[in-house]
Amino acid sequence: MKSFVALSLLPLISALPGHGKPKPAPLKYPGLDVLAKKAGLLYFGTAIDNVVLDNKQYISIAHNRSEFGQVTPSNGQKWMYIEPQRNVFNYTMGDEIVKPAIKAGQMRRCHTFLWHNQLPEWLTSQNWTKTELVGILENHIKNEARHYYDECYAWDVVNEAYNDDGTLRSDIWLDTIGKEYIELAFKFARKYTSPRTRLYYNDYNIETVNNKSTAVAALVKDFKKRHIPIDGVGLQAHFVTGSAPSYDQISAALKLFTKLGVETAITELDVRTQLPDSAEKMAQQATDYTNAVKACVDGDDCVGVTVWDFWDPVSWVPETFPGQGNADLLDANFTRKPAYYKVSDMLGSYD
Ligand code: 9MR
Repeated sequence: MKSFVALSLLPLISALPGHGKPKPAPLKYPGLDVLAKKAGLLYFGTAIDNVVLDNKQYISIAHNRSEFGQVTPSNGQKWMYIEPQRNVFNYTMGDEIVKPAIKAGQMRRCHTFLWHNQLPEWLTSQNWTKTELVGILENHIKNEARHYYDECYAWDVVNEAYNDDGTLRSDIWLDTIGKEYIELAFKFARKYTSPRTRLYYNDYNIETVNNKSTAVAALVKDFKKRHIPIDGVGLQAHFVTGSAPSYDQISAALKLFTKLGVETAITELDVRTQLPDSAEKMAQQATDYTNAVKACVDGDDCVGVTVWDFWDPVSWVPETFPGQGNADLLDANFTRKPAYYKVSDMLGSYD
């Protein structure tokens, strides 16, 4: 009887609008950002480098909002490009990444106001007094922050200030200004960016509980106590296949920071492999990627994951670590690797 009624109603139902065609099955791989949002993250993003902007296939994936809901310029907003001469600002390379991201409806993480690397020659080739260098720092942050005023969900205000042993890195900032350069950078960033912009400290090798992550946590605690503005800690997560931190280790590191009342993000995830690659290494890489993304999904206040590019040919790895590579989710032919599918499946399991 039941099936008879159901069958006899079929012609009526199929005449209703929207019932003419069989409903398409949901896509198993609708894109990493689509899946990440369903799993509770704000975004799944990628870094984009200016050197590949003329590659149409690259760009169509990089600015596909279903795949990547957030974008970070890998290089375009660094000091040497933004202020190549003293007080001469050039936003071309940053804008080349940020503007298409805005158009595509992708969030932006902006990177980075202060680093020891990729500084212009005019800045590094002179001995400045403390007062001069503080003035240079404020002027740089003021101009760049005003240009991107409300265009960045987050800024990496200070990048990689610590050594692995938890001491501060000796560089032009520490050596000239002293350790208060970090809080000065955050104060300037708060003064000149939109009040909505999240201000992050960003570093590598802080994805486990160790001397460096403990030092960063101490910095956050001290900032909170003294009301120095800081909103987040970025865990870069540049990992090595087979020796990446475990899910539990990453979860514990995230907690170090979130328990102090700041958000976290995985900001530069990639997992590099000793070449030649193999099916076994790719499977291990897939596990290493997935552990990191899952730790963020499960962690309180871990807002999102950014991969430090998604396409092997633009990865920074081969140049820096000769003999290593294949660190990204897509290979040179834009073919998705096991890591892509394993991360997607894991994110999809939260649906
Ligand atoms: O991906 C960036 C690469 O193209 C540059 O040559 C390199 C210069 O050091 O910087 C790379 O990005 C770095 C990021 O800005 C900070 N964390 C480490 C990243 C990889 O080196």
